[in-house]
Amino acid sequence: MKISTLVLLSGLFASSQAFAGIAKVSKAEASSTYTEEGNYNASRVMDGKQGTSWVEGEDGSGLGSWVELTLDGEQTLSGIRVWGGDWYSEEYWSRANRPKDLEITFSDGSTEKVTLEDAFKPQVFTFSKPVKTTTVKIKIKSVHAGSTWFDTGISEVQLLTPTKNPLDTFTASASSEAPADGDGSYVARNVGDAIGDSLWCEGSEGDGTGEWIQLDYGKSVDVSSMTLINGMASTFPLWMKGNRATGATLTFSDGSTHDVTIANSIKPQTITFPKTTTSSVKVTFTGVAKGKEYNDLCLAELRFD
Ligand SMILES: [Ca+2]
Ligand SMILES: [Ca+2]
Repeated sequence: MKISTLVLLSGLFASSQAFAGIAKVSKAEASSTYTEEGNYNASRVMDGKQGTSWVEGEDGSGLGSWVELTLDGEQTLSGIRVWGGDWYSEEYWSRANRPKDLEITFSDGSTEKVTLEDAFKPQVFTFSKPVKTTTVKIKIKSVHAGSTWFDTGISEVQLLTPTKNPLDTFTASASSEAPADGDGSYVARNVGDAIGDSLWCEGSEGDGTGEWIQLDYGKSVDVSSMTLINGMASTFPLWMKGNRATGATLTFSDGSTHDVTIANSIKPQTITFPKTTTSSVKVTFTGVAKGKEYNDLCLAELRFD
C-alpha cells in the first residue's frame, strides 16, 4: 500500500491537529531546506502526516540545523512526539540521516535534550517539567547516519499538552490488523495519533464487514459523538483504492448498542448519538464501500467525545 505524497489535500487533517492533548502550531521555520527535488519545507513537520518531512539543506550532515515551531499563542507543554528521519517510506528512512540528539529551546531560553533511538517509529519524550512557551526550536546535535543520503530530516513533531480529559487517553484493539509493509504498520492504535496517513487496516479475507475496532478508556466516561477519518485517507487516489465504512454498530461496555451511518467521505466527520456512560466503545462495521484495488477496510483516525 503505497502512501504517496504526490497528491496533497491541503487542510484535510486540520481537525486532527486540533485534537486535545496536542498543541496547535501556527507556523514552522527552518535554518535551511533541501530544495533539489521534492518539497521538504519546514511546514512539513506540522502537516499531520508522517509521510512528509522537513529536510535540511546544508552541506554535510546538517549538524546545528534547526526547525522552529511557533505556537498558536502561549501554551503549556509537557512533552514532544517526534517522527525522526524521512518517513516517505521505510526505505527512504534508512537511506537518509535520522536525527539522534536534539536540543529543544523554548521562548524563555530554557532547554531540554532528547536522544532518539534509531528506530522507524514515533518516539515520545516527557519534559523534565511542564513549560509555558510560544516557540519551540528543535536543533539537530547528532545523527544516525543514512546508507545513501547525508541530509537529515524530521517528518513530524507533535507538541504534547497536559490533559485531564479522560477521552484523550485510550488503548485500541481490533478484530484483525493488516501486516506492516514498507509504508509502516496498520495497527489499531494508529487511529489515535492525530496523523492522517497512519492507518488501521483490518487484515481479514473479506471486505471488512463484521470486522471491529474497540477503544478502551480504563474508566467510565460519557460519550455522545464519534469523530473519524474514513478509509486510506493519506491521499485521494489512495483513498479511492481502499475500502471505506458506510455503517457500524457501536457496542458499549454495558452491552447496549447504537447503529450509525458513516459517510463515504475522505473528510473528517462527526456522528452524534445519545449520551452514554461506558468504559469502552466497540465499532463493528456493518456496511462497506469497495475500493478499486485493495480489499481492506481502513480508518485513519477515530475518537469519541
Ligand atoms: Ca509531516
Ligand atoms: Ca492515524
